[in-house]
Amino acid sequence: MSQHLHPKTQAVSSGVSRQDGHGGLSKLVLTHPSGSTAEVYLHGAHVTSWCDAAGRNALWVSRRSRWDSSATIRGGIPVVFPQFAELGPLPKHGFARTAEWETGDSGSDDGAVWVQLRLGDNEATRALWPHRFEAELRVELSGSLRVALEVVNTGNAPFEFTAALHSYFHIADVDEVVVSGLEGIRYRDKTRYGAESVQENSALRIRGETDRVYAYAPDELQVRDASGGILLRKRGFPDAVVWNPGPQLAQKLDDFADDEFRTMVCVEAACVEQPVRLTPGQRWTGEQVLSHLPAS
Ligand code: TA6
Repeated sequence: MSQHLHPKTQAVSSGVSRQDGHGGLSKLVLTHPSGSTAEVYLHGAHVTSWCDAAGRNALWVSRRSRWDSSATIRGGIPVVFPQFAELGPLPKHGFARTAEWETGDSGSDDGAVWVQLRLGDNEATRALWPHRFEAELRVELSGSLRVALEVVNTGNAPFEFTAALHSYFHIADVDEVVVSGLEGIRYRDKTRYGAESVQENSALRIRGETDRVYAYAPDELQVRDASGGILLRKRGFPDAVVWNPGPQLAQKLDDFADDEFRTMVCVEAACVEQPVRLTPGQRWTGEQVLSHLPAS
């Protein structure tokens, strides 16, 4: 069967192949019988696309993204672990997003095509974060896209971490997009040095740079505009983050084109306010399920 595939395409399991992606980085491509697809780079266990049968990617990726093993891919779903943002001594957003993950099991059953990627502690991670762990990212493509992060403490001392699935969504126009589900929720506003505020009782609209951590946010959020949108259902991640750099910060980011803040918004399932604590042998799972919303 593999003779019918592109020379650099290697069949992994039913509906899953391994291919060379941008910058020669390896990616796993999931193809659902409906024609929808998803791509996951081993670099960072980074989901970069979730396309419908017509090839429309609901995830946003910058045309300026770097695609090399020393950088984070700008867009898609970076895995933030074991530290959210600058909330600790580690490199921003931790090391998982720039680590090389290994391919685990994959397959297709119950109408879903799925892959698992694994990252364990090694000399480089222990130099930054002296803990023994195993992390697994499971990506499951059906009518929806499910992304689940599992972390196990494989050492003999407890540890704590923060984490997020830093999802970048493709939107038609930042002036029109509405993020709902956060009404009345308390948040820290990073654009105001972490000042606390409460979301008013109306859906969030993006007006300039927006960088907020909503504590204990509802598990169902919507990102919508007139052409449709995304329903994000999260579990195990108590918090939610919303980010758009706005025009000024966009200009300062070298892997982000100046005008691209107009067509993206990050809505992230996160665990920030209260770090997860795992004792030896304990396991934690957080997940998000994305589905399409019809045009209103
Ligand atoms: O999750 C929001 C955030 O922490 C913002 O403060 C912003 O910096 C964003 O992540 C992107 O971070 P990055 O390190 O990928 O440029």
